[in-house]
Amino acid sequence: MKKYLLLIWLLPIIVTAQQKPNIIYIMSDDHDANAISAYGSQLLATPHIDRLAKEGMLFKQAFVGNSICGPARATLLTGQHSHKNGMKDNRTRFDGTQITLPKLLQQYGYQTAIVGKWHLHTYPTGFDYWKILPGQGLYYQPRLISMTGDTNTYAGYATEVITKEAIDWLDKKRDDTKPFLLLLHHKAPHRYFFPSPKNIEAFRDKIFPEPATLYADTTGKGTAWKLQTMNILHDMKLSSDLKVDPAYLMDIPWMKPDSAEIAYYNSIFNRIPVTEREKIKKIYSIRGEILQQQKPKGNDLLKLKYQWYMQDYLASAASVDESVGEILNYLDSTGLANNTMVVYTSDQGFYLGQNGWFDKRWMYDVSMRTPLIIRWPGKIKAGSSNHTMVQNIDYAPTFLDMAGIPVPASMQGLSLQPLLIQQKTTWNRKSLYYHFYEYKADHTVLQHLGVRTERYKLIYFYTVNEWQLFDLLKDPSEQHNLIQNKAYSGILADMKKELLRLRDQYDDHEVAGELK
Ligand code: SGN
Ligand code: CA
Repeated sequence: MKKYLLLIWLLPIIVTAQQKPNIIYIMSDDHDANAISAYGSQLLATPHIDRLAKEGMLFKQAFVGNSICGPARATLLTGQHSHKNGMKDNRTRFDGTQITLPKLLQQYGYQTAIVGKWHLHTYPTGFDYWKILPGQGLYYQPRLISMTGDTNTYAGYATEVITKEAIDWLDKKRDDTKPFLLLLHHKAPHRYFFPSPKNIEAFRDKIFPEPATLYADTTGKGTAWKLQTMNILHDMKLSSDLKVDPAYLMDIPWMKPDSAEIAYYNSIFNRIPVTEREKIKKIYSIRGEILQQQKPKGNDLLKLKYQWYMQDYLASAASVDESVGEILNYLDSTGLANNTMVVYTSDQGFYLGQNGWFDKRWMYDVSMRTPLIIRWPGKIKAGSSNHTMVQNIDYAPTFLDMAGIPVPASMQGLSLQPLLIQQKTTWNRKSLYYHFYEYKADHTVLQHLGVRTERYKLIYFYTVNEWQLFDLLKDPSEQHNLIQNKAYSGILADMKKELLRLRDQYDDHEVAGELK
């Protein structure tokens, strides 16, 4: 017994003796893999994120367990699915008394910091340093809350401000005798997708390829699809999302913004310093002129909205890529690069026009999948990629494991270490669990849960008792629900069994329709 106690007491010291990597975890908000050239994007060149992939490992099948902001962040901290850490939707307050990744790293001698988006409604715990955006944060002249609880306004553009603050911590504020964890969390390219003055012009004349299902008729595809309000044509706003001056729209009845949208438009533009504001308004005036001239409807309007959406979203994402470049340069110039594991990811995937949609939430691959690239020179093979299904519950166990720290049993994920270091391509997990809760909220996506294997996906919208089954090999864009297809009845039975097994394994016993 005494020996055992001594071991527990000595464990942190023994582990400390090993070389521990610094960890910089860069997470953007709503940056889909289809907008990263390392993932083969036709939409955006991201040279700096691509550099990470060239020097590290790119995961082709990284997924989240609940495709929405706050819950994804809580999963990163706890290594648990939402029902376990309590953060099921964006409205919940995260319980910061839980065991978390930064707290465990601290116990083993790490310094921990978070800069940027937090979105968990309580102040960070387990961090030696934090500076966070309140709520969703703002693109121009963002406010940041510091550890004293004071909120200050910072001149400039959010992505650049957050990068500067992160580098300031790395350079001047941290204790350089300790290994560190830095979570650098961007707001961009989250809605309302406002680019930096630097990048607006470069994108405004580009024409982007349209996804095959942009004009798809989604009626007749069930209750869940019928209820959603994430349609670019109907739900994306011309003034508040796409920056069309309301003055151009007041005499076009089907485009006329309401007073709330006008107020929103004014509030976002009023944050831009006057000198730049007029210039930016002028750049965007072309959109208003086109609408005035053409007075488009239906698909003609959708066509324009899609292009403008892409111009703004991609220009906002371009700044995130520049931020990654700055961090990599900083690591090079300080000699920190070799012993620093750098991760790039997003809190989830994002619809870029597929099914005519924007936003996320669904268990479909577009929003369930997220980019994930990890570099650790000399440890992770440069230019490698991995096709194994991994999930965001795995991140915390991975970072602990890579630092030689025991992973607590309460964490539900698996360490990616065998994939990263030994380059294994299979491991002890054949399926992923998913559960989305946030209803009724923006974009009106119904609660659902499900299971994904390499080949199939079963989804259950339990409040309306609606099931969907997809064959991902034959139908990767998940357009053909096979639930009534007799040829798949055996697969369906297996998938239902697997879903129940996962619910037991992850200890999710919340009432969900007819699922027991
Ligand atoms: C805001 C957005 C929504 C978005 C949610 C959640 N509306 O409410 O479009 O789905 O955030 O996003 S906006 O008009 O305020 O932009 S999340 O990334 O925080 O989960
Ligand atoms: Ca998000």
